[in-house]
Amino acid sequence: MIDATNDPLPNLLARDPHSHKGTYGRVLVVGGSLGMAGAPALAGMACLRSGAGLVSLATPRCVQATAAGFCPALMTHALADDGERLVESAGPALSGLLTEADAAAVGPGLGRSDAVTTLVGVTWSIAMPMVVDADGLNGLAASRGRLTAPAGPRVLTPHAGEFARLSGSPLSDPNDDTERRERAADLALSLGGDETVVLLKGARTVVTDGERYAVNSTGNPGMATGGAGDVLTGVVTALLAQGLGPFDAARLGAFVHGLAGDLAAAKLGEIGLTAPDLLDHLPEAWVQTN
Ligand code: NPW
Ligand code: AMP
Ligand code: MG
Repeated sequence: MIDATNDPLPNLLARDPHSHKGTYGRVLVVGGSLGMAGAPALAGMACLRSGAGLVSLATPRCVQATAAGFCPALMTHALADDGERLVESAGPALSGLLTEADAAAVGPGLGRSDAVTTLVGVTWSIAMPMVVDADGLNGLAASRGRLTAPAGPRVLTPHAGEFARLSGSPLSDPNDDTERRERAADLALSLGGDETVVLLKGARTVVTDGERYAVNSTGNPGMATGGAGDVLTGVVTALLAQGLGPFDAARLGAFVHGLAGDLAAAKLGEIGLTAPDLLDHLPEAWVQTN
């Protein structure tokens, strides 16, 4: 495998004075369930803090108002609340919403059920660029062995627990860089598709498409806090929406997300750091990076 760790990070293009919000990509975040309204909202707010032009959440009706209430710049679309109708709403309606977007995130806070597995399967066969995280990964894991190659570019962002479910076996040493990159590369290759990238999270996040890998240098244990991964999902999705390929989006996203965590920890310390603090420090992380 080619070690791309020290390759220069891609840049986002300087903003054209005549540009408008459509220039910077439309994102759809598919997530949320009763008790987990915050996860899609964190992802959506991270998209906005990472330059995406327009961000919508597709979330069950029972949490729509709650998720929308976290940020007035987010738009929301209702999915059905219960299993059977969730699957119905995952059909033409969700496909329609997805085709209007430039990139999507699938999974934050969706919960685990047969209906979610079906919904995730519907999105897997849509060609647009997507990040699959959290219960999106659990949905894929539930279909393991029956999955066809994804229809378009994908960044999968498992933590070690999600990785074990998706690949079928746990890492024998979750801190061993060699094992992490080899297992992540095997997973990327085994899923198939032309542009499938695995971003295996942790203290030294690794990004790989099976042929190249890069190890991320930013981040700190203050980020071991609920919702930090949902923020990463939003950052990477915003980069896909702005036209980066999945390997570049994952590398740059991991770097900036970790830098936001380091900037937050420098001010607040690691103990009291929360996921919203990552959102607050993303703008400064972007100023320092781009
Ligand atoms: P342990 O604890 O070490 O024994 P899950 P989740 C294991 C949503 N959220 N990092 C771990 O084992 C997400 O979006 C909603 C982490 C445990 O068995 C998801 O939809 C929030 N875990 C949903 O919650 C804020 C590791 O994996 C299991 C690990 C569930 O996501 C919070 C935990 O993974 C949250 O983001 C590692 N390095 N290594 C909201 N505000 O709405 C091993 N594990 O069961 O997938 O739970 O990550 O919390
Ligand atoms: P999740 O478990 O999905 O909420 O994701 C947690 C996020 O925080 C990932 O981006 C991890 O890489 C990051 N993170 C968690 N713990 C650490 C750590 N000890 N050092 C660096 N980053 C971490
Ligand atoms: Mg997570």
